[in-house]
Amino acid sequence: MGAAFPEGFLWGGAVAANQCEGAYLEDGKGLAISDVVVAGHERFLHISWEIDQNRYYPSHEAIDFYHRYKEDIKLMAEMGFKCFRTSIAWTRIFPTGEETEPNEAGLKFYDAVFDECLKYGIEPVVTISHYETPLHLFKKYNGWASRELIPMFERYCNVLFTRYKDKVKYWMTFNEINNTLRLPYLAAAIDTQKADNWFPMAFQASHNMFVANAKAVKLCREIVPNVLIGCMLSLSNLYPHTCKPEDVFETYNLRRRSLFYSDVMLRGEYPGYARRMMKEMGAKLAICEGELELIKQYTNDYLAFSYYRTSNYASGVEMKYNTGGSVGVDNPYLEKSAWGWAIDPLGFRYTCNELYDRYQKPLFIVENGLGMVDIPEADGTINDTERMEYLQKHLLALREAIADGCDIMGYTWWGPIDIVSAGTGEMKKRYGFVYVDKDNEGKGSLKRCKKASFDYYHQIIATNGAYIDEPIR
Ligand code: BGP
Repeated sequence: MGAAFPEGFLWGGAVAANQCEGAYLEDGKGLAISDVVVAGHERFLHISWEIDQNRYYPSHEAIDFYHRYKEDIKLMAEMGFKCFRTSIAWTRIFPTGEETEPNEAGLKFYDAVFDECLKYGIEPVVTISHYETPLHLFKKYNGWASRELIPMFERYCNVLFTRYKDKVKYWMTFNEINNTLRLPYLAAAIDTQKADNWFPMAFQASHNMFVANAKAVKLCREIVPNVLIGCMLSLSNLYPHTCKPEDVFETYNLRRRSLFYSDVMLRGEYPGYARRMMKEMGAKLAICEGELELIKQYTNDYLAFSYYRTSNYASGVEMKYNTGGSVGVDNPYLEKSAWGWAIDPLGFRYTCNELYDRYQKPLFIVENGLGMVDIPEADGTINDTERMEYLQKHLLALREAIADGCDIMGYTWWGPIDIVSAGTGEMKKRYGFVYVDKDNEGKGSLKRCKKASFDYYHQIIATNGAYIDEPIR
């Protein structure tokens, strides 16, 4: 058996505002890029650009967390959560992103959410921008491709740090920032149709976000000196499909398309391989005076990341991407989820080690989970054994990573309550320990009920992880 989970380990769960809150125009909220995502067909993300009254948009009501957060946080407290990761919807605070004064009603909502968490001793862990950039900024500026967003983001951060300085101890700037090169609409609000080769735009957007990140770190240190502010990446991993040297080297290079983000934000510099990669992909960055110094000086305190799976790469294969990471060649050694995501707990231990060896900065696993179809039994119970197994195996692997010497701050299960899928807009793809009665067409009572995994996670937290040694009943 590996070492135990450290004292004060942050057990919890993670959601994003746009996937759970709903109330998409309430109390002065503006439209976000997530509000024009139509429910997926055949498991793809569909974007309608404008709101079409004849279509169904899952984020508009989502699971109505906006009105039910008290009930939901109470359930998280019942599981014993030490922390709860959510995001702030930028458009609740600045409806278009361009206002100079924040929307008080939006700020009040998050005051209430954080107070509710703190009432139960749950630390809020907050993502400042999670796939929900104001739609106006996408339309007018092509999102982060424009440096005009930097001062707007700075203003937004300033308001958040000042307002929540006594309530929030853990911040993150951009969710899965490395997805700018893979899911550019979600991660950086850019329209790839604006250019034949959109990579230069995506690299420029990344640079602008690095500057914005550094400015946020600076502000955070000035306004709330005793808190931590992390960067956040999607770091599901990649294996070379064979031992052919081309497979191995190109896999390594592909991985560096992600690690370049944490290299910049944790080490403060563009590495040589990244300069070469940008050049080869046609990008020539516009860098303003002082920006590189800023990036160097204001690096993040910790590396937060999501890990769902691994995937294989073979030289010459065109990779595809979704919210779980890369999609390459099938790995015959691994079982897959109903959505085809390979389940790989050892890959999780490998990833923690890879990242800790590289940075020696604290790691925070802020997303890990299993999306599956849950069907209530006739008596209403939901026996999600597969989810419990996934959780158990990943925590066993995590404990090994801790025994390997990795400094892990905490673990937040993705979607502790069923929410809208970011990748497909489905409700059917459920991650929760709590079931929400709502289907892909938006029908259902929104009633919450506990799945079998609810009590399982509760036991794990209550024993600070020791319960993972027990067989699943
Ligand atoms: C990550 C996102 C989340 C989340 C998760 C699961 O990439 O940060 O927002 O949704 O993936 O993906 P999905 O909802 O598509 O199953």
